[in-house]
Amino acid sequence: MVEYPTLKKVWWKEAVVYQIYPRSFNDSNGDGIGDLQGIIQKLDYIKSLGVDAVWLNPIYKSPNDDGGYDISNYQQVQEEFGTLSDFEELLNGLHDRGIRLIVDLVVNHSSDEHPWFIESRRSKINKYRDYYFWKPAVNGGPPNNWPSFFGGSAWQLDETTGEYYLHLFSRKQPDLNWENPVLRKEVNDLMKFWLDKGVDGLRLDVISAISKRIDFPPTDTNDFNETIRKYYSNGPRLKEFIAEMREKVWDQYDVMTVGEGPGITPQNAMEYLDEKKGLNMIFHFGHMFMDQGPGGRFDPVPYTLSDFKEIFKTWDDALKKKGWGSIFLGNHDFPRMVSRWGSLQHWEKSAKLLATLLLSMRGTPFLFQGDELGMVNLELKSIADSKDIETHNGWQEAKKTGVSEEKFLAIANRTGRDNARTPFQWDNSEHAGFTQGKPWMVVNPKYSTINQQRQEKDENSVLNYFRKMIGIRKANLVLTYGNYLPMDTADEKLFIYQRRITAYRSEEAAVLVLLNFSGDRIKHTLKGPLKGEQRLIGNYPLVEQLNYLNPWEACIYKMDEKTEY
Ligand code: ISL
Ligand code: CA
Repeated sequence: MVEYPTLKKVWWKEAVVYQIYPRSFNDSNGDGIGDLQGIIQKLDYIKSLGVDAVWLNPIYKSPNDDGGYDISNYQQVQEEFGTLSDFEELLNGLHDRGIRLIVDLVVNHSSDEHPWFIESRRSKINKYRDYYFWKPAVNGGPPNNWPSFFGGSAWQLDETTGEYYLHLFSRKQPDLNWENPVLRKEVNDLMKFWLDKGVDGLRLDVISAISKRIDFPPTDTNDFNETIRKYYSNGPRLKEFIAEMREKVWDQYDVMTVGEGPGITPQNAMEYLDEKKGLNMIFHFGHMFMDQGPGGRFDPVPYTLSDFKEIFKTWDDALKKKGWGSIFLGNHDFPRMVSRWGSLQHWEKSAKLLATLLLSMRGTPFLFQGDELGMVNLELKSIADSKDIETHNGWQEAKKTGVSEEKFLAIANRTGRDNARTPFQWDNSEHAGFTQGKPWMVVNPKYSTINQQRQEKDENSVLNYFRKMIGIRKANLVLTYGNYLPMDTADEKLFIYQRRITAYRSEEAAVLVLLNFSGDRIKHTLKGPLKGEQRLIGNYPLVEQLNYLNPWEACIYKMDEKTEY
């Protein structure tokens, strides 16, 4: 067994991170919007999960055009969420419980209501003009054919100066110009503002796009994800910009950094992860985009479990010698994991299977709020109920091509971001116990059966399985540091792998993870697990000899590390 000397032990590799979408977690004052005091009320619940860190989606001042990813003041808290002192109280409350806090840094773009942009659009000679990308019209139209993430052109004409500005996301999210050193200095300062308060980590939103092709060549492909890879992300100065933040800011603090962004591939991931000059880890989107056709999210295409397994292998290969990855099966940008990768017919078993997968892979696991209950997708009855700009704009685009609302809804209900953003289901009282008022978005009607209170009482609940699985990950370091060894299976619906460490800092260990991604009972061809090998966890009762896997069965066995299956 090869050992990789780069597998240095650090907290953020061993951590399990819990992601909180504040608007939908818990409302403390009855205005229907989740808030910081609401999170504070639930600190003991968060602690009870056994997680080590919380990642908080943006809480800054924002006109909320894109769920707070459009920031108009980076040093203030969104009024609906509370105040800076609530933030400090939350931070202290987490720290008191031994939990770290990761905040979301959104600096590829700001809001158009940020003072920088308000100034920038005033005149061509304004001192903030170069904080953004401005271009004159070409042949009476936008400077090039770049499409935005949220539909339509990525350029918006601004009447005041008659020039276009770039916005890869919504019109209210103008892209910041990182070529400008003054802007980079501003970003460093706002990072310090939060780090000085004692936050422990930064999740860097669309960091892949801070250096883009500023010669702005037209895209030559209709495939949106390819356009991202070729023109929007991985630009020529990306490494330099990251290295500069690291040297000037991150290295001055004890901070963990995780980069987010479409366009990060197994081939270029190491560009982001240099041990001395890079980020600590990245999110990879391979499995998240595998069902997207050329038109992106609302253009789904079929995929197989083999494709899914292949992506995990490719990514593990890319990062096993150097660098570090993260594992997630859902977040605020994607449908619910159990609706997407599991089975509603086998809801409980498949939710537990996904918990087993999420917490037994190599890479830091990120658990999205509500997934620990097996929360499922929402069925929107009309586009008007959607709270997501992506869905609304996607519908406007689709309508132009003659698609009916019914057909578009059927897709959005499967792939859209609203699915993940419904209020947390605390109990079976009105509005799922999320608020005393009128919730900002529809509560998933499934709350009467899927809720925290009910699962708390049931020792076999999805929630308690998550807790157990988190405990197992913490107790068996092989699940963090061990090599990932996928095994060939006769049936493609089985996903079986080992995690192994040999003679690594005096730890030797191996585990075998068996997952059946189907509603069929399937015989497997392994000679193990062997009699006497200890089962660490499973979502079915233990049987003496495991020759087959039940529908959506998941289990982990501790192996004798000498055994080769
Ligand atoms: O969801 C995606 C694909 O349809 C991603 O490409 C996603 O848009 C991308 O990863 C960036 O997401 C982040 O920045 C966006 C924001 O809307 C997302 O919520 C955020 O996670 C713009 O700030
Ligand atoms: Ca509130």
